[in-house]
Amino acid sequence: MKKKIGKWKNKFILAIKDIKKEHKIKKAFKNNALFVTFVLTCLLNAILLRFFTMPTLENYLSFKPIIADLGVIMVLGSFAYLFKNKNRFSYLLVVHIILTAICVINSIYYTFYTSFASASMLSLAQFIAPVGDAVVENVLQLKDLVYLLGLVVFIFVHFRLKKKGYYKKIDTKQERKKKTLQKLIASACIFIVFTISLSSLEVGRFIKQWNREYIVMRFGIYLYQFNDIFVSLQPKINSIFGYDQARKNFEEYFEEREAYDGTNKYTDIFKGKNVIVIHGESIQDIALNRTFNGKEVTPTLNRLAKEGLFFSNYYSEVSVGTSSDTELTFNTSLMPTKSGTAFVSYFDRYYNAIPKYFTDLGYYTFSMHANTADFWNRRIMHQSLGYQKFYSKETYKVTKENSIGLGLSDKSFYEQSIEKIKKIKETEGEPFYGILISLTNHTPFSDVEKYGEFDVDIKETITKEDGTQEEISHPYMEGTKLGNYFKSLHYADEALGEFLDALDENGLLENTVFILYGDHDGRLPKNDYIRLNNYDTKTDTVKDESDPTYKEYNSYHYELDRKVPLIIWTKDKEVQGVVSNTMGMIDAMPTLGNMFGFKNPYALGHDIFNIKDKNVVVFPNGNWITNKVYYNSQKGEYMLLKDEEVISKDYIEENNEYAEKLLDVSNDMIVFDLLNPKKEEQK
Ligand code: GP9
Ligand code: MN
Repeated sequence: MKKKIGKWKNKFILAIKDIKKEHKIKKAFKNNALFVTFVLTCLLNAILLRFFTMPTLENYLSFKPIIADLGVIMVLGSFAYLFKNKNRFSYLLVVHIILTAICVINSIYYTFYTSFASASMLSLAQFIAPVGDAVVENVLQLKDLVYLLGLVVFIFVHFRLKKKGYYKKIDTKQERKKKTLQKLIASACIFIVFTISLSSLEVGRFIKQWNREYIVMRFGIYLYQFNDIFVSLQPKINSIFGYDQARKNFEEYFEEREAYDGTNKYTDIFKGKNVIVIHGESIQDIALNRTFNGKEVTPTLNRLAKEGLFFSNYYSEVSVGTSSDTELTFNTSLMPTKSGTAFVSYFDRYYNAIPKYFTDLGYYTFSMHANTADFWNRRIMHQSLGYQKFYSKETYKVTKENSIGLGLSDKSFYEQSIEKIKKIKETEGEPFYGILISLTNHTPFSDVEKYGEFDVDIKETITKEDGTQEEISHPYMEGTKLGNYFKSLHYADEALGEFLDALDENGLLENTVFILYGDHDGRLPKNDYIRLNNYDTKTDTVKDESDPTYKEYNSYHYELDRKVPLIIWTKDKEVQGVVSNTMGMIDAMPTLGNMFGFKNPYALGHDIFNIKDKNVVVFPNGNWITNKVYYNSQKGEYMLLKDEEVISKDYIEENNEYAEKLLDVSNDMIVFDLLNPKKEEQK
């Protein structure tokens, strides 16, 4: 009995404690009513913005952006406690107006661009002007104004509190400091939880800041916007100091360098012809002429390479900007920037770019890509490069059924693009220059069931004891990322084949030069390459390094396998052959310029038919490759590419110096806008 009474007593004490606790929380809320209203209304606005703009299940279930938004609001709100009680409202009101404005602006912006606003766009009045009228017409949509409701509630609560004498209480300086600190500590705890929840991919994307929907979905709208302001200011800060030195170095570089100018048998051969370029997502050279069970991975590419001009040692030179870096280097013969990416941070610089030269030659120039236009900031950057029109996702019919991986499938993309090209021919006439940026063959290559049938195993027919035959399968590359890559590329190749057929049927291959490059490697694991080279069918495993037939595969082999194809092809086989001199994406512009009749005097690459075996291909990390050697600048080591060659110390040092100077001058040309004719005039 005593025990029972004791139990009841304990329960009673706990209940009283709970009530007291509840009372404390209530009191805390009451004492901080204005702050709490501020936090809740701003948080609700952020949640509403995400829900109105990206109504996906993933977004609904995601807590990360809520925590992030809460953290930002709390930090900003905390500083209100530094002010005297009566002045707190004014401070919070200003912050509230700013946060509400962020939501309203982004809501309007999203309607137009299916993306979020960036401070860097403020300097883009010339590009935004054409849609200005439409923005004004749209401004009164109800969903854009719903965020003002939070502000109204906040002001209403303020007046209620004022009436009740909330602001009469006077805090000492000490108390104000203590309260600020308490709120900041609470905010810090929120940020710690948030930071722990982040993956390295999310952090990486946050630093690059270009994949705006992705960032808002994970980091919330407020953190996105403040990071955006910081990232947008960075290029401005970078270009404040050192302009004179940069120009001096730039002028010296072009005075001193060996230009390898002159004509060759390809000069002007394609003058006046239409051009269709394929930016082949993640197409790697290793897939070409590779077969599984007698079936080619890339029959279309193999045919084009055989019938056209095939550059067999062609390297992409990308940095963190991957696809966009290749677009930059291909179009301008400049290297990716040392920090940030040119497409995102330096879109407002002046570029001597391929589409501009074609425009000057009387071509109609266009680009086509079925992803959102803001991906890699293409909407803006394609204008900077001089494309007269960019056909982005908005101009394609994209459904769940016709999508694979990142978005619209290549087959559907090409089918829809043909119609656009036909119209271009009709309305704009010839010649035209157009680039189509493919999408399906993009990492992680996991939409396997949509790629169609292509086995990457090894099939073997064995004769059983009873004399009958049976086909058995060794898994080989099945289930590996590289295996899935081959399946995906097989699909992309098939799509390309269908595209070529359709171009032909519509007479679009007449008088047209077809160019294809792989934009970069597929970022595939080294172990998969080892398996590709060292698979043992007897054991169905990867051979041991001690096996005498084991084929060495080190980091140099890996780098060499990142090679991509470049093919120039015409229906009537005007150019044919294999060009094996080492060449980089940076050499495309001068090589093509020579064929089509234009020349960029500030190209950093060379016409491969002039420089031939003297070419040095530099990578953004300082590594470089020639016909003779692959040099790793981080390790200060190299691998010989020809058995019999002996390399002198001078050769390495000269090329190291060349690589360093090239990267410096390229970076300066972009950061300091050295090609801008207006800057020259200002001098
Ligand atoms: C996106 C596509 C892929 O639109 O071009 O970009 P990547 O991830 O290869 O840089
Ligand atoms: Mn790419």
